[in-house]
Amino acid sequence: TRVIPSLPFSESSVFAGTLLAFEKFVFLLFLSGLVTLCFGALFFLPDSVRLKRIFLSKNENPAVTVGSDNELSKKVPGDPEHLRAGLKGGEGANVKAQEPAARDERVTSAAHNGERASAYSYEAFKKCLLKPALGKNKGTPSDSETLQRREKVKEMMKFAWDNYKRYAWGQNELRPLTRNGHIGNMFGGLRGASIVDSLDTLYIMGLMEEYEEAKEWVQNNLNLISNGEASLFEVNIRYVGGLLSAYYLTGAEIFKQKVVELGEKLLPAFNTPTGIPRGVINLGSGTSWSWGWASAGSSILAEFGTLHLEFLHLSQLSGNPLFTEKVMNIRKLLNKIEKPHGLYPNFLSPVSGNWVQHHVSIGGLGDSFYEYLIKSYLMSDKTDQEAKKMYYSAMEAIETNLVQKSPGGLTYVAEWRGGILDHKMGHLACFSGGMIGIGADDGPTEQRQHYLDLAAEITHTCHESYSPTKLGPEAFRFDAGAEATATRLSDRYYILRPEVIESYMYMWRLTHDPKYREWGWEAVEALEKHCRVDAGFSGIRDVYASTVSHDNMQQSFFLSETLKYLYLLFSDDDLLPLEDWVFNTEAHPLPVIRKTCLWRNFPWTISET
Ligand code: DMJ
Repeated sequence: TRVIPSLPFSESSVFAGTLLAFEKFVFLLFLSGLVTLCFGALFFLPDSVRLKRIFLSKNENPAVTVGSDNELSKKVPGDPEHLRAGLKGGEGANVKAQEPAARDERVTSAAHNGERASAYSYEAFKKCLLKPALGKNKGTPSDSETLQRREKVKEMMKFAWDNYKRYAWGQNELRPLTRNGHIGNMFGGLRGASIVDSLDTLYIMGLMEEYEEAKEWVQNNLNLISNGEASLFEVNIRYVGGLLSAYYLTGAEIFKQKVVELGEKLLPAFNTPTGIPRGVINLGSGTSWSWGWASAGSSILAEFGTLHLEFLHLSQLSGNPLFTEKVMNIRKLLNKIEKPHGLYPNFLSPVSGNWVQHHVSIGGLGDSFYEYLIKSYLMSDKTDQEAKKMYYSAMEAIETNLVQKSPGGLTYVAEWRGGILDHKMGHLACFSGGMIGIGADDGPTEQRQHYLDLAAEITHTCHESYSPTKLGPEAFRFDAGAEATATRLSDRYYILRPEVIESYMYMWRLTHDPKYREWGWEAVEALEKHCRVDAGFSGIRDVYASTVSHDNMQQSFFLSETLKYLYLLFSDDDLLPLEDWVFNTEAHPLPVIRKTCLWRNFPWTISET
């Protein structure tokens, strides 16, 4: 008991007050010490403790140091090794939910941008190219007929562009019959798909005024703050691919800035238990889900398997290895999972990491996955041995199980449904002529000529399907007497797709057989005759009908792919030489990454064996 001396009232109360204030001060001092101590202790808790994750959430996805090959897979959280290990042999049903915070990835990535943006030099990149991108003379062919044909293709591009500009500017695609724009639901509220898809085509063709308009639109109007539901695949191949190419061809910083910003918005799609992204993502909230039509909430092989090229370049430009890490994780899972007869089915569960259905196709749902394997190898300056191995093993399985000869002698690639063959080929599958062609040279020595022959045979079959209008149906069959013809009314449409022409372009470059240029010209004439309308180009509903019926849609890939491949077909080979450039699946050229040159010891080398 404390004795308080007797003092006058006022003095004693002042004294008592002082004493209380002093006690309060000591108490507060003690309290703040305690809080500091507890907070400090959080750092010593294991990462898995929830409390730590709540208070120190920014450290959940710490920046990863680029430089050491294996550092990446060890350090990036949100994709822990134990989740991958659980997927061995496709028996990973028991994996735990992965929950990296999407926002944290963006924060980490932004930090990387700041840190590393200065480390990237466009000038240094250009020195890594073996040849000038546009060739000695912009690929101008020396013979006058080819030149005239090329000029025609350029005129078609200008016509398609001018009409888009006039009637649909800023919207995604042109409806040439009704002369208005189309937004669609694939791009999650993003606009200007035809503009972004056309940037490189305009530039390559020397349509500079139009290119400048397009660039200005990207600068002032391409708004990435959108809250819509987007197809991860479509946004990646058209917007990410289009902006990347535009940047690499022109060096305009705006494209780099936009593409990195957009790439970061796609990262949350990978927040699944396996790291296999879902097909649809809300670009605002980062929420993702599977297509309603995909069986049992599965992800589609051709969608999650068609990110590799663009994501490696996103890492190059941003300095953020997360992009590479995400696609390497997909690669790792696909490499390890058991494959029926060596084949890759089209549907995979992003939760269990198991195949959902045994439908295999080199056309729709599967196609560009195979394309990205061989192109990953080529884009890595032929160092990505894992991609190479996966591609040639897949090719072997495809040849053993799917490649067929029709009674009329046409080579085709059938579809496979749990062991039963469906003797049909989609227009989409016709890209495989070109793919097998560009892969021929790096296959086993004794197979090289065989692959080149196979590529030529498939391209020939696809050309056969282009009849009688000289435009091809969406799907054609080889049963019940059919020889590369559509037997169902619903398969007879042509929506300005590029795949057959794409194969002509590659086969021309590889063989210089003049028939490919002739076939390309046939297609130009047919496009002019059947698809050109007063205000643009339109798809048609029935390639066999004598009276044409238009579908009123000028697809953005017509400008990005069909016309670009035609232009390249009638150009010299030094316009975008294949030693330096790899085309993404939307025909956007991406440069080969020479690791000795572009970027120090970049982490895809983790796949080298
Ligand atoms: C394009 O968007 C791409 O080529 C994609 O790989 C498949 N579909 C269209 C063209 O047909």
